[in-house]
Parts: sequence; structure tokens; C-alpha cells
Amino acid sequence: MQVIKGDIEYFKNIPQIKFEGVESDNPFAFRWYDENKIITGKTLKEHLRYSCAYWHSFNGSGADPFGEPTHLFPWNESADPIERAKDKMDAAFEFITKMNLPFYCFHDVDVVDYTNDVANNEKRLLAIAEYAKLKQKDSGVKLLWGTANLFSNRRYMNGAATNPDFHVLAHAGAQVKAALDATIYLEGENYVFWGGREGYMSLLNTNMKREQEHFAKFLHASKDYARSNGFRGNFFIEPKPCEPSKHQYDYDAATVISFLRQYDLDKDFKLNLEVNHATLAGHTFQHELQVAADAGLLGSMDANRGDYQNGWDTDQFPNNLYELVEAMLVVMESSGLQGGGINFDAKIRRNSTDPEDLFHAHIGGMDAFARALIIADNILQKSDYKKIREDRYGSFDNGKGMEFEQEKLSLEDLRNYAIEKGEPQVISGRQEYLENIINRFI
Ligand code: XUL
Ligand code: CO
Repeated sequence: MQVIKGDIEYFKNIPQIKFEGVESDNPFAFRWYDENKIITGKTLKEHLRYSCAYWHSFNGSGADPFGEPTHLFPWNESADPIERAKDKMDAAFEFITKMNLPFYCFHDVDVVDYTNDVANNEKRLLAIAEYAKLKQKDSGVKLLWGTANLFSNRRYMNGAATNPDFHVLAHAGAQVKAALDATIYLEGENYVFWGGREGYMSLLNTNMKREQEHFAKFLHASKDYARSNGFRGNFFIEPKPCEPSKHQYDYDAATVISFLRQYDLDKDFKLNLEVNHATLAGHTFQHELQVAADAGLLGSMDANRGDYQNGWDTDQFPNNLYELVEAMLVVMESSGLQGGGINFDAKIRRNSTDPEDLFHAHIGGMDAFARALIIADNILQKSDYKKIREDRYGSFDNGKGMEFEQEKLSLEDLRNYAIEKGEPQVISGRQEYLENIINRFI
């Protein structure tokens, strides 16, 4: 029987974070995230399903292309890889439980250091998964999703499942198998594929059609393996247009949906949408959410924000209330995330070097989303926001408009109607009025 470690307190002097309400001036308290507050029949905890991203919070060293690490973690000291991994997991579960986060997410290589030896990696992952299982049981924290990092190792420089070399693809398969085994063992609710290197740098050396077919076959094989081993959760694909590849195949929600449909994957796979990936694709986040929701494939969300002054993936913590309300309006109107949650795929800045900074970041993000959800619900319940949109399409609710929707009208019928009714009146889209509703309810 393994003993649960955790006698070291890594985040000393930081209390359990609790809800204290808007009057509180305690920076270590929630002002909006009251996990028990009920909105449309569900608690905020059930709506939001907050999750901590292991990689940014416990591996992110603050290093950038111009500078060495600035986040020097006390849990990285042991020379033994499994001991080091357990120390990190102690710190992670201390943080996750102090923050009252119900879920966490990890890549295989986040929880234990990998080598180039497949069998050894499998052993390491199993050893740390056994430890994670005890930690989950002890704390009640659950795994929102697992995933495999198929982008950092140099073997993946030309892609993983889309690599032109089958030998590399096989290594990707080995890694996904082990990550699926760990996810199933930890009763993970979902499994994510973000294809960091699944794309190309130059079309001059790329057979795009063949690479995409390989990708689909790889996803089918992964799904079949997981299903035959008892996994009932969702598979999610996370779209991103570029970085690290110049062009990534999973460009945006619309691209991924048509790929899933083309290759008969849309029954098992849904989308995990990330705020700044939407921005990089030239979309708003609510656009991406709406595209997925309209296809019935809105699975989960990676919460963060970008920086409008630059074009890369800064993964900052979310704080823009106006934009979050717009996003939560889409989520609430589509009756929520299917199987997923809100994972803070966000990192503190290179120069945020106090242990408290990780807490302030998550408190801010959790409060911002909770507040946005409450505001969105108020807008839906108490304003004419929904009605204005419904009325805008009222001409299709009866008469010839309805017959058109029912596919009863020909092109000649449309012509005859146009002549009969003459020139249509101009009808306002009322955009500014609708924009003001959001500020009014904030
Ligand atoms: C990268 C990104 C990943 C995925 C998981 O931009 O978002 O961290 O969320 O692989
Ligand atoms: Co992400």
C-alpha cells in the first residue's frame, strides 16, 4: 500500500479560497464564484466545471525564446524522476484543492518526465497514475481530460499522426495508447487531441491529402482502442490555426467539423475551443462557440485570452468581462458544454514569480467566468435580447417564408412573391441597442 505524501506545504500562508461575495476586499476569496449558487436549475459548479491545466501551472517555467526560467519550483528538486513527479503532484493537488477546482487536465509528459524508451515511459506513466488515483480519491478532484504531448519531442518536428515517416506515426500511437490507458484508469471524463505539429511548414514538401487521411485513420484507431477498453467519454479536437505549425490542419471550428464529418468521426468527437486560438484564426471566441453549438459539437473550453497587440498565443488568464458575457450567452443558449468544462489553459507571466500569483490568476479567471454566466443568464431571462433575434426572423414563421423553410417554394415562386409584394422596407439590425444591453446588465 502506497503512502500518500503531501506532508510538505508548498503554498504556505495561502488559505483555502472561499466565496465571500462582492463586498469582500479579501484578495484570496471569490467575489462571484459561489459554487452552490443555482442558475437555471444547476449550480455554478455544475455549469462551469472548472479545471486546472497541469502544464502551465506546474511545469511552466517562465522561460521564453529570449530568457531562462524565472519560475523555480521547489517540487522539482528530487533527482529521481518518479519522486520528482510525486512531489509535483503533491504541489498540484494542494493548489487544486485550495482553489476548490473540481477538475484537472494533463498531458502525459506533464505528470512525469518522458525518455525515448517507450516501455520505460509506459512504466513511469503507470506509476504516477497510481499515485494520481490515490490523490483523486483523497481529494474528490476528477480528471476532466487526459492527452498526449505529440509536439515537443524532436521526432515530431514534421508532425505526429501526419508525419511523412510511418515510424514516427507509430511512436505517436504508442504515446496515445499509454495516455488513453492512464485516462481510462483515472476515470477521465474526456480525451483531447490538440495537434500541435499536425500541419505543414511548406506545401512544397507536403502531400496534404495523404497526411489528412492518415490523421483520420489515426483518430479512428485511437477511438477504437479506447472504446474497446471501456472508455465512454468524449474525444475532443482542439482547433488552432497556426503556431507551432505555419498551417495547422485543425484550423478552426468549421474546418474541424467538416473534417470530422468527412471521415465519419462526428459521432465520437466534439470540439474543445480555446479563446485565443479563435482570435488567431481571425474569429471571435463566440463565433467559434456558435459554430460548434450549431453543429451539436460544443464539447469543452480552454479558457484564456490573447493580446490584441501581437499575433501569438500568449495564454493570459481571462479578464475581459464584456467578451466573456458574449461567450456565455452562446453557451447558455445552447444548453451548455457537452461533457467538458472550463479548463484554464492559461499561464502567469514570466515576471509573476510569487507563489500567490498562481492563486490571483485563477481567482480572477474563475470569478470572471462566474460573473459572466450570471450576467448572461440575467440578459436571457430579463431583457428583450432573445426576442429581438427571434422577431428578426419572424417572416419565416408563417406564410410564404415558412413554406420556403419547408422547401415548398421554387425559384419562380420567389420571383412571383417579389413582384406581388414590391420593394421590402429597410429593417434595422439594432446592433447598438443590443450591445448596450450587455453593458446594462454588467
Ligand atoms: C496549445 C494548447 C494545448 C492544448 C493541449 O496552444 O492549447 O495546451 O490545450 O494540448
Ligand atoms: Co488549449
